Amino acid sequence: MKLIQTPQDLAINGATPAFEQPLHVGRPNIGSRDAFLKFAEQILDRHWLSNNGPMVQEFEQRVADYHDVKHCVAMCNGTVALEIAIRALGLEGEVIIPSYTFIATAHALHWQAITPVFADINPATHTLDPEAVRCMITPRTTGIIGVRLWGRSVPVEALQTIADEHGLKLMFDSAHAFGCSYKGTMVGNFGACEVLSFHATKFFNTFEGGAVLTNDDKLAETMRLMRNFGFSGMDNVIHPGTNGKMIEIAAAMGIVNLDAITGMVEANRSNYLVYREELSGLPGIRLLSYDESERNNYQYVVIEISEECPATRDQIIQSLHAENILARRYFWPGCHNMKPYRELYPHAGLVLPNTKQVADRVVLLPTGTTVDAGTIQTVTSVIRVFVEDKA
Ligand code: T4K
Repeated sequence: MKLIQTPQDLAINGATPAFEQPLHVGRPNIGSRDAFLKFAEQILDRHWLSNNGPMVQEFEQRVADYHDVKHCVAMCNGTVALEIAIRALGLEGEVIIPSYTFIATAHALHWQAITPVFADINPATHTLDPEAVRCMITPRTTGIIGVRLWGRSVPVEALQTIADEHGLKLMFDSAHAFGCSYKGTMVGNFGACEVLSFHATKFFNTFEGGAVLTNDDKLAETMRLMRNFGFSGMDNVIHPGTNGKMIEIAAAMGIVNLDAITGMVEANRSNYLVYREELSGLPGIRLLSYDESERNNYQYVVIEISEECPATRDQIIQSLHAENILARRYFWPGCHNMKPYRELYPHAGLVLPNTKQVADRVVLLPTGTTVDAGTIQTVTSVIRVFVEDKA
């Protein structure tokens, strides 16, 4: 990879991009290759590839211990984990979620004939605004799903109060929040349950994978049945179910990555600090900060481009793409503007002004263990040169 360090070298209007290979957001963090290959050999030698094998059992125990929670029910991906959690909690009718989230949060409901009702977010944190949630409750509402977007905290207490007042179930989509804490307590210990994603692009991956964390024994037991077709013993199906099982090779990747997790957090934090330093002082560009008093995985470097910036959000993305830096504008334009939901609720946008503002401003920049300080300096130079040129 050719690293060009000075703004003069940047070819914003020229033909040679700053990077020869695309620089991606969402490059997987991968632990020891040797350890993974050793586990792969063991799995093949054992001839035990799936169906609650020893790797999955060890993985579940280690993830539960890491989050200081009673149960980790591992699944094949985060979306199926959401679907199973939603079904195990008995949600139906309408469930309130933010529109500013990955589409899977909405799909996991809609797929089960439950209506996702979109509530607005707090523009400072990008997570559900409790007062907006209150406004969306109807007699058909049965639950609230808070999304810990970018691993950030959600107003847990306020949401729990609303849920208790109205007899609603509260759960969290914590797909981004592996290893994060809220007021010193690890993710997984809030609401009825919390769902993690271990997709390749997440801070912590098992190639594909997900899990539900909960302290509720009965709920965990139901979800274990549901992820394995409802089987209790060899010939006995006692519950409706699906195939949500994690496979052994995925759990092996998870164990290897758990062993490397401290270094992954350190790499992400150090990248975040370089971005913070390099982007400071640029007009109209705000880096979403991490609360350093909590445990964070620092996986998402999120900037917001406001009207005070001489360049627009999309112009900045274009300038980065021209340099082979594939920055992303997640989760634009909000779930309510995606085809399946736009047609169902054409007026949803009227009550989602903060969602629109945030979705129109956000850019995600590359980070992770494959990115170093020099690379970040090049990325931020592209932004700085472009913005200063527009001023
Ligand atoms: N809830 C929330 C809040 C979520 O964000 C997600 C998933 C879920 C629920 C559902 O969990 P899962 O069912 O996925 O476990 C990605 C992921 O597919 C998705 O897991 C994730 N959220 C979402 C935020 O991002 P895309 O559409 O961005 O994927 P794609 O293919 O464009 O890849 C993103 C970037 O990562 C690209 O620049 C390429 C790079 N990449 C990707 C892969 C797969 C790599 O460098 N290596 C890879 O192996 O959805």
